[in-house]
Amino acid sequence: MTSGLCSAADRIKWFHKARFGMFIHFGLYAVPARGEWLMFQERIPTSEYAKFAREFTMHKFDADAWAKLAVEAGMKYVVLTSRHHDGFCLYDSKVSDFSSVKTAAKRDIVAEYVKACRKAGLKVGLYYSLVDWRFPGAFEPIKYKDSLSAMIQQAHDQVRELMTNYGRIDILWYDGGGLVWHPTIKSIAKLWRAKKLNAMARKLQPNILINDRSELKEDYDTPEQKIVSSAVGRAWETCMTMGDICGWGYIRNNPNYKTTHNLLQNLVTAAEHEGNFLLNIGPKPDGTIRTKEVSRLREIGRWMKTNSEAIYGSQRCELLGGGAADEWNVRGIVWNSAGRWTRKGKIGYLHVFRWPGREIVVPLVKTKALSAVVLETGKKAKIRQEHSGRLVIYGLPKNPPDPNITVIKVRFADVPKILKEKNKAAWLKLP
Ligand code: FHN
Repeated sequence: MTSGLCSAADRIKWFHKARFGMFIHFGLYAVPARGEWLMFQERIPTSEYAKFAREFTMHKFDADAWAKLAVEAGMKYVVLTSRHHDGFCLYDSKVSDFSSVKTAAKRDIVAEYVKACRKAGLKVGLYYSLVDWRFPGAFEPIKYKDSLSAMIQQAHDQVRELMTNYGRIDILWYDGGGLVWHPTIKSIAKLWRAKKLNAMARKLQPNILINDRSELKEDYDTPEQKIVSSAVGRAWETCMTMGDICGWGYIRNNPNYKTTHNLLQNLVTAAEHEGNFLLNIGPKPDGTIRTKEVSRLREIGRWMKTNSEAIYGSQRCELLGGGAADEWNVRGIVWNSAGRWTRKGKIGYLHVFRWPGREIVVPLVKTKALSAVVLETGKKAKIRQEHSGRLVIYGLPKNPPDPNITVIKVRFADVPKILKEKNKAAWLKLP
């Protein structure tokens, strides 16, 4: 679909180059610090929940610090919750007084966030929850028809505000539309009048990317907390929390945080399948970011400083462990437990998750390898290729050069291809 200035293919180009973004779940739920679903999970009445806004001063909020941290981590775009399911707006909405502008903070967070991201050279995304739990129609859409209609109208009005009042917006990240449920509702997209809503958004923002959560396909898919590749040619982005899946907003005590190694493996695995990784943080009610999120982002940033060429603009690689849908990968038969491949043209990047030692063997390589270098150290490695298609990369250090993932950049004579095995037992070399 073309819209205004450029085609869908042109609009999505920067997204494929970016590969890595920051998700920010910041909202009133940070005050009680039990996750963004607590209003529903604890069945807190609207008037009681609204009282949290009296202490939501976010007095240490510094949008430039958030943007700086995203850049430091190697992220190229940010998506901020402009309003989550609880209905509290982080911007100056003319159709709702339940906002950060009209309560204790008296600040338009979205305005400050957009300005800081632009200044830092980041693309700007806005998350918008279609559902608003303050409307009874969200839970009983048939019993409270008028409330349901008012909530849908609010969504149209507020998306118009967000697309009109904050300059260029690069991503509209819908959520929550499917939380309105009733057996008589056959189409979520029709319920929200999504076609009309998205046409309006695109008219106001001709270059915008819209995700698939208004239940129309639009520009890209959004698997959540797991890495599930879309078909070749379809853009997709996995969003994921650093902690376990209990919450995206600030949770005071969550012992279960993924390690930097795990987070990097997820980033690499998404990039291996030409997908993006949207890594979430949940800032504290004062607007600062907790140490264990900052430390992980900085460690990722250190890794990206050396290895980002293997991530930004990554392409699928046909070699085993490289995201191409070759028979073995499709059958889920893990190649070598060493790692995964990304590619850029004729260059392959072998991401070694479990360093095997002085040599690494890659089976079934058809294309001639010309050279190999360890990105972390810049040191060349030796290579030899056997007729069976085994590529042996050797002369490597015994211990992994990078404490997380070591990347070996392999130049090939052509786009690296896998050796198709006519007789799958031939390598046994039986008499
Ligand atoms: O219910 C939300 C949840 O709070 C969070 O915002 C995630 C992020 O993608 N989306 C919904 C759950 O799928």
